[in-house]
Amino acid sequence: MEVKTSLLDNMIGVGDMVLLEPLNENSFIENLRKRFDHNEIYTYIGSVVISMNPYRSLPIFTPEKVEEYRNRNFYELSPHIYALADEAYRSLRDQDKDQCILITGESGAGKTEASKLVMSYVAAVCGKGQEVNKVKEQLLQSNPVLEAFGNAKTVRNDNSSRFGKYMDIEFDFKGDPLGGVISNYLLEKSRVCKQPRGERNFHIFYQLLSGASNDTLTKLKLDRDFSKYNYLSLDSATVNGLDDAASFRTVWNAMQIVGFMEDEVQSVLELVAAVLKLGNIEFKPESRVNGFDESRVKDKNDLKEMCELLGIEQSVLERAFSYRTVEAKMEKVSTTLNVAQAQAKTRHKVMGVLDIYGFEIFEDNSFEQFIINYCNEKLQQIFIELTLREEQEEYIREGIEWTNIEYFNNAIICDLIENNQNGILAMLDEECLRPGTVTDDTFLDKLNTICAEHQHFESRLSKNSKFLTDHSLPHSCFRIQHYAGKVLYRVEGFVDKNNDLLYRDLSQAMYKATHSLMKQLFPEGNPAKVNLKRPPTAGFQFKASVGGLMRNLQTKNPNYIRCIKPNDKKAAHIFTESLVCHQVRYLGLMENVRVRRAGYAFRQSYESSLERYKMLCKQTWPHWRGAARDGVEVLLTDCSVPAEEFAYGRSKIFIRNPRTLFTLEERRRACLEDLATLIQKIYRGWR
Ligand code: AD9
Ligand code: MG
Repeated sequence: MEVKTSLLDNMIGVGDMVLLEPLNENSFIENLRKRFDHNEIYTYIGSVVISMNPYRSLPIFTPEKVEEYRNRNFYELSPHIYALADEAYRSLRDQDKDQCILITGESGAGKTEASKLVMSYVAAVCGKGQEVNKVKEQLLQSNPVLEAFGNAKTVRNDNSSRFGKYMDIEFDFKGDPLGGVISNYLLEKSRVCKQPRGERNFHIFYQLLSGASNDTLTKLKLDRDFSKYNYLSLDSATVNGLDDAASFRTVWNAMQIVGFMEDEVQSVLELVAAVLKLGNIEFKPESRVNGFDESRVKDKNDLKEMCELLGIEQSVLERAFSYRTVEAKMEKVSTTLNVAQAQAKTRHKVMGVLDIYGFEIFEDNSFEQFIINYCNEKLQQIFIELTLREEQEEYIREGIEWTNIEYFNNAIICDLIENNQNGILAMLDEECLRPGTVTDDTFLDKLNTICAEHQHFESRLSKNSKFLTDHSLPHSCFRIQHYAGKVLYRVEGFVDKNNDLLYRDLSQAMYKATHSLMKQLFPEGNPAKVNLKRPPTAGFQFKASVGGLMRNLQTKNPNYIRCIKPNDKKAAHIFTESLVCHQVRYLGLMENVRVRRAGYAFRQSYESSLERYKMLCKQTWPHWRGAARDGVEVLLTDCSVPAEEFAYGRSKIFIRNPRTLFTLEERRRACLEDLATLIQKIYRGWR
């Protein structure tokens, strides 16, 4: 990391936490608060950007700001997400280094907004021209489409992403965008059928009913009235500040810009309508036939309309609803948003933007939290690996002796979860596939026996275990000590959610639809492809896609944005210390600063450091005639900085301790003050 001179001059708190003295949790949080109170929502940890959600629009995302940050060095201006975007884009364009931008933080912390800011910055500074502009539009317009189908109002966020998103943007050798590929992770499918109190279904349902023309609604056999649909929760159907009708027009346009043909948009809306109809179908129990419970559709009108929309014979669907043959559905995890132009032979440069759910610690944590937190462990792993690797590579480049950095390596927790033999996911899969009676409790028993010795696993003593663990834990729970804190998971539902079963009768019925999009969504319903092998479990698929993501990120240069939510009222100007403190902990930010400060905390080119501190030494002031490196050596010796405090690299000076830097800075400031006084005296003398 370079010395950020403007950050040291910054009067509002400290712009870079690496420079914070003394460094502890209190001072860290106080610094965030001070900056937040002055609308400084960005603070660095080295090259990592901490972003506080202002919950109101600040005048710092204007075209003028884009120009201000364009082609400037990270440390020249006050911290901003644009500085990170600029740095990433320039390294991609000029040094041919693929980049990834990793955005983490809890729900409502501002990740999606941050990802959009990065994308719009890059779109603003990269090439122009008709074709390029079209691609940019497509990239930017993918957001409203994804948000309509994947976001919903929750108690935490009025526009909460209910999926993880990774987007690879491809650029040509000039740095002009060619297109993008989007991958989705773990969409919260259950929301379609049921939403917690005070929350809504996915935006698209409300948008369609509010914004579509009468004509469209008639074609879709829909009524504008939300209350007609069981799937649309009523207590929070409208959201302050959200204009569903206007959003519908935005989404409609965006779909066309992204590349949907008009009839494809229509097909998608037919599916949305069919889902609303599906929600209205009610069942009544039927007497036992051949020893099996059966159910029958109560009122057939919605069923009929749904079948008409999808081109399915009513009797086929009705039958499928009433019978169950066990099979499972594979989730598609990757969507291609293809806008690639003529395929040049040269390698494309890639910038990946990851907007993924942050660590979750709720009162009640289930399979979803387990999976999300596993993903965050993997991201922490990659943070450690890549940060240390970058650190190591710079030392090697500069010819500095490698200093070992002490840090907590969470590989051991990743292993507890993902180990192929005895990791928690493997054991869950084993239970899901095992014949015989399988319940969440048999799964927990298994964990108790196998993981009892693991230092990051805790559960109540199981009857098989000879290890004493925590008796205060509830029976149906286990606890993992994640890098970000302890989380208690309730095993109820783990087995079902991991199985993620869709009955074969249903997928076969859907496959029989004449609606071509519907048919494509259920390839496993094709009778010609009956596959008796069980499809992979949800956990297995997630592990595989996270593994793929990690391998992808490994090849890129990482840039981090850590988002923090200042309060849980979705309100501007409120800084709730306990809430911020909690996030600072589980984002591992203190650990982050520690890693950055370990080894050599600062480095700066010989030229810039000589320029900045030359007034501290008679021999270097006002001009040093020799090589900059020698000048710096003369200067540091003259200032009596202890030799163990610095190391001479090929192009940079490395300083171990922030205090050393402060001493130099203080002396510089004093020098400048003396100089100013002197100038004033001379000036007065002249008068
Ligand atoms: V979730 O995990 O998807 O539920 P995010 O993505 O972290 O969450 P999001 O970006 O959606 O949060 O931000 C939540 C809300 O905070 C936005 O809808 C805005 O109203 C508000 N926000 C976030 N960032 C900014 C900002 N830079 N300026 C102004 C902001 N408002
Ligand atoms: Mg989001």
